[in-house]
Amino acid sequence: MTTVRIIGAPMDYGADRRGVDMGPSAIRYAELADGLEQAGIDVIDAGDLSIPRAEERDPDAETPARGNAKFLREVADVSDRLSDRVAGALADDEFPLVLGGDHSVAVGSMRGAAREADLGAVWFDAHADLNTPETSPSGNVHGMPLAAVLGRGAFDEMAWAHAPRVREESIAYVGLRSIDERERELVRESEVTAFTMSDIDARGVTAVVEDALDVATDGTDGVHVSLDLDWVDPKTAPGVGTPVRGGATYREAHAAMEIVSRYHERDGVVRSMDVVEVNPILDEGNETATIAAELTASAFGKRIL
Ligand code: 4U7
Ligand code: MN
Ligand code: MN
Ligand code: MN
Repeated sequence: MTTVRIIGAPMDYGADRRGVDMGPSAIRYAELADGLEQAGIDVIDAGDLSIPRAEERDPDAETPARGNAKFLREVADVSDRLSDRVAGALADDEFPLVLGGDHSVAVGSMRGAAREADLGAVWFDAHADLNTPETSPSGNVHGMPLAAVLGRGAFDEMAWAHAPRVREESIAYVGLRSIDERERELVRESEVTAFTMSDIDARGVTAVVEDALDVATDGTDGVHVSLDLDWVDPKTAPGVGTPVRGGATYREAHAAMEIVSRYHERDGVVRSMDVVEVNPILDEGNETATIAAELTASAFGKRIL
């Protein structure tokens, strides 16, 4: 039986809009643990990392040698501590489920999960999150976590960022629809497999997610699933900082998570997961946190019948 260890990472250093630090509370309040238990999962809630408020910190305290990235020192500290927590859960044979927080938490999740394993990843997101400090138009690290773990650009020399056991060819995007101009070149030139919303339109979400999981499992020891709630259409999931219209429908999102759970049940390949970018301040009636909790339960095998 799977035991899930919930690790909250109430961090908003990587995003422009305050509020995403309340994500872990909102997702718990939306009965995440109940949903998982209904899927037959044992749940241990390890609480939240303690993370100082952004207002108490100086965003430019440590800027990288090249380019533009805000709160880098704080993101690095969370990455170090979170990666220890994630690796600790795996060492105890528990499944680390990280609740964000902005998407820069994925750096810590992936580093932790890649400590003892070659790690693939499926990245459910409207965005590619492959900016480097050199290419980022915003300086927000939540647009950079994949570049960080891949050690691209200025991240190359940052030990808290680079995860050498994560290879580009083992990463697949699902649902892309908003990429920056310079980032587009990075995606095109990389070995990362990109499934856009157009691929979902053309082939259906089931086939696309199966292909993405095939990419991420091929030649790896396990897969990290990163679920950015802005992957879902903002009419369904409005509580996110960077909404982009034309996202996955409610049903498509559930179907995708059910494929994830089938791979997991069949081969035990899913190793870690994060659920990020839920912003309760921008939400309507905790709807986005509720969908986040439901999708997570589906990813762990909760079914209608
Ligand atoms: B998220 C953006 F410029 N690309 O880099 C950037 F459009 O984790 C947005 O996917 C990044 O929500 C969105 O700032 C990050 C922007
Ligand atoms: Mn993202
Ligand atoms: Mn996004
Ligand atoms: Mn590398």
